[in-house]
Amino acid sequence: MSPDQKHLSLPFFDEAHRTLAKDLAAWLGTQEIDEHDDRAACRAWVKALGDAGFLRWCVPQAQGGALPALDSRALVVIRETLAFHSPLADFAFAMQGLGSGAITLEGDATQRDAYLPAVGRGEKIAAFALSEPDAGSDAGALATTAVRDGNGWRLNGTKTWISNGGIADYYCVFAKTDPAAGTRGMSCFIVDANTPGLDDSAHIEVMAPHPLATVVLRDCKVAAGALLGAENAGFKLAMQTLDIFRASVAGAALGFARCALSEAVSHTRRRKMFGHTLADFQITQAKLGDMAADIDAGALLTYRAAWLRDDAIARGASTRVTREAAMAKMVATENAQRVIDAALQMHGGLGVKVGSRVESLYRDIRSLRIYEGATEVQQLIIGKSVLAEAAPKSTGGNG
Ligand code: COS
Repeated sequence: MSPDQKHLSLPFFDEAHRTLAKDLAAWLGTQEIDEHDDRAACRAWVKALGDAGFLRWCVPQAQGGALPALDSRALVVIRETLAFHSPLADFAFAMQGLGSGAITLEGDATQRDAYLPAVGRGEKIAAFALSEPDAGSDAGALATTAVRDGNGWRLNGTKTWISNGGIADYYCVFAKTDPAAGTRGMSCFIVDANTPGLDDSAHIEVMAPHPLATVVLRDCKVAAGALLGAENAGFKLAMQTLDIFRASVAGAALGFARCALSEAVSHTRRRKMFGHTLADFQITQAKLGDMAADIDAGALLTYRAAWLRDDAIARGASTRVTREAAMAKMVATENAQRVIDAALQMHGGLGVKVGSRVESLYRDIRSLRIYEGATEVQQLIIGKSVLAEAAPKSTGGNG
């Protein structure tokens, strides 16, 4: 089954995006990757996506990428198409981007050349290590430390919920370098997975299986060249990286939701009930109408966020699209959950049967409302931005 790509005729997209989506959908139709073992499947998807050239969209042209800068609309289009076909393929692609994004943004020439070409060819698996047992939504509260040690640094702490944990070749680790300075005292380090003291063996099992682990750093020594970007500027780097990829999470949610709607349409047209098909009932038509509108609402916010960033790059303007990316992620993931739930309900008992497409989509969508900033974090980001933009609060009485 291939996704309907009519939405790509919207003015947010160029011909290059339409061709990319068409080529990717056609290529996916030729892929047969056994997904029973999620870690083996992700390695296989990274290799396949790398060999086919699709990971080039995760890295800049100077390091073998497709374009001079990351193109947000391409990331959205790719994730939407992959997610429609296979959530694990989407995951494999997304994590190559998120795990290398900080290097693309702030890496020096040596760091970029050492990691990005290999990420873009699918030869190195990337990971982004921000979250900790006591620092999830409050990313500034992390407790991992990095202290100077000779010419390099020594890292200690525990990272958790780390996607690609256990299969990654390296981790972009965020750690406190000035613990008293809050968000202004965090730095980012590139830590190779084989660094002595790094233990990424604690796999975490989740309802939609994918490579995920707790990563423990015990006196992990890295060279001075592992520091990514400026010392104590790690929080902003983490936020800037998330700003790029949050819109792409929304893209993945759209892929899942479009798949669920397509399953719902096929099922309700087939399913006989009370002498009609399920699709003949107005109650079904109304629900399908809600689902389609929910998808379009999420899609328009997602494409806007991606277009705004790409347009800002083209004009050399500020690329900060924090508010729009937060809106896209919040609305697209929440709406996708509703669409998938409605599709499952229309399938009746078949919807909860293990192995049915809507059953797996129901599990696949859930974590998207949590990772890369839970819905509540997105609400907070948007709300703060609304208040910051509004006129100063009046201090007067009734006039
Ligand atoms: N781009 C650039 N700078 C940013 C930024 C962004 N998107 N967001 C925040 N900053 C800057 C702020 O401007 C501020 O700078 P100054 O110190 O110069 O004033 C600094 O970072 C701190 O910002 P803020 O006060 O808003 O930070 P908070 O501690 O209140 O945290 C939230 C803000 C909750 C939004 C942040 O912690 C967050 O996004 N949490 C979710 C983390 C997440 O997504 N985790 C999942 C990990 S990946 S699975």
